[in-house]
Amino acid sequence: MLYLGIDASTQGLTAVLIEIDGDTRRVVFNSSLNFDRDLPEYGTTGGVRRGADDNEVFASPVMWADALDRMLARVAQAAEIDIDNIRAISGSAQQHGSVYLNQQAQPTWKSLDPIRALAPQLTKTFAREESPVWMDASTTTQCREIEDAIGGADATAALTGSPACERFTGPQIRKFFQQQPDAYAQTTRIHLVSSYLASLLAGADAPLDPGDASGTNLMNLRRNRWSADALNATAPDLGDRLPPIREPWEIAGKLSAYWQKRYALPAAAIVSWTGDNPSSLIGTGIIREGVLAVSLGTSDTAFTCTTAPAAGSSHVFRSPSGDFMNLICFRNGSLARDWVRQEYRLTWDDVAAILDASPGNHGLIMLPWLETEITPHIASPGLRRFGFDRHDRDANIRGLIEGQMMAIANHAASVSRIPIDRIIATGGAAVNRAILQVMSNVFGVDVYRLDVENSAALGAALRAYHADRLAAGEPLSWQSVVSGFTDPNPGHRVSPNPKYVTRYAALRKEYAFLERLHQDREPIC
Ligand code: XUL
Repeated sequence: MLYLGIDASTQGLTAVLIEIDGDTRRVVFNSSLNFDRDLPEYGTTGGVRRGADDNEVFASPVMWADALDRMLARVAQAAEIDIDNIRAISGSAQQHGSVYLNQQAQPTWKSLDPIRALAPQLTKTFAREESPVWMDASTTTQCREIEDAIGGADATAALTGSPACERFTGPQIRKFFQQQPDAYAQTTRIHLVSSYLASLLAGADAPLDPGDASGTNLMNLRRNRWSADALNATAPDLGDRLPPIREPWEIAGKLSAYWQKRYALPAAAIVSWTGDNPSSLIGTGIIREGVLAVSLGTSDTAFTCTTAPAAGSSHVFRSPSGDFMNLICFRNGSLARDWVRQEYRLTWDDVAAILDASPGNHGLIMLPWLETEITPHIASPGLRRFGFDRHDRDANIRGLIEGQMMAIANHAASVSRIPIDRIIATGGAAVNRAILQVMSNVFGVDVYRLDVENSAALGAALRAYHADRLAAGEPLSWQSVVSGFTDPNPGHRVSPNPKYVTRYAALRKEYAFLERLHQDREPIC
């Protein structure tokens, strides 16, 4: 049997198809589209567009639909796949982004013409043309208003899993309601990117899963339901505009007639989509405490799975297994790494050689905030160098990447209730062994890389498998779902060098001191 997982990330869309038959458990198809390169007509840079104010960051929901259409064409045309065997499809998407639909959306989804491409048929279905995405940092005012109405940052975090955060959906909705009340009135449904794409596949309104709903500042984390207090603090009649929250293994429907006719695909089950981070938890096989996943992508994230929320975590989400996911997010991830590489006209091999040459950067530290930062909260962007300047190429390369790893290590203590005994590294930059060596030395534990690069898409395929077996009356443990796909490859293990672990232990303290000195007096989001 075949299970399809799709991940709509900030910079592109990936599909992973897995085959599970007896002892056979393998990835049979893996393909990615890049928005800037493959869909240039949408004019994105890094998959997004900037608003008038640099803190406003958007993408077009039509572009995501277009990418989905093109990817299903690739799946249907892949010679190596017997598409009739696809039993279920699930997916994940960048978290927090929101799609504003009008009353034409649902009737349009039901009556799409299979001869025609998807994107042009959707243009009249939106109450707002642009979707704000997680990189948008323009809603500080709305965050404070929401927190004041709920009873403060701590009360908001206790209720929804996070303090009010600029990129979260609730503050974004409040800003839209305040600035464009007429368009808000025309909005009949607000989907997250995940539930929007699931709806397009099912041809009907799909529910939200608790994992992605916990990235909205609107869900009661303990009850997995919309919180009336949070809804009231955000915008009027918001409850009517949001999809229901259902179990993560909910079957939202069947692949609609549009896709069946357009690409001769079977009537596969559409399993609820989730956020990319919750999906990665399954795709990295993290179903026990003590393991830390570090995803090195557009954003860097570090996360754990626990049976109760970790007390110090700045974000607690629901995990697709029904447990809790504790997460910290760093906005300055791959874009900052790539910027510094290009600034000095280097290849990734050059970067690796510079990192290997002098771990610890001779004690020189950089606070790597090329853009505004989420952890810690930094509103004014700019690299902060201590003891060197921008002309020292090697110190800049090491300073930025070592700084990122020290920040992740220092803040990771907040997401785990027990000491971390191993790290699973994932995301595009995890293929760079020198970066993983820095990570291992900074943390002082083994770092494993998985064979599959896109853990969110793999997690989606595995969740499709889990939900399909459950619906067939043959429930599986999560261990047996992930087994064979997420076992760490010993050939990809990177171990710490004790000499450098001691060096970084001292540097990490200094880094934490400098960070405290330079961070904003705002809550950490
Ligand atoms: C997590 C976050 C990012 C996006 C990236 O809170 O904002 O990791 O999910 O896709």
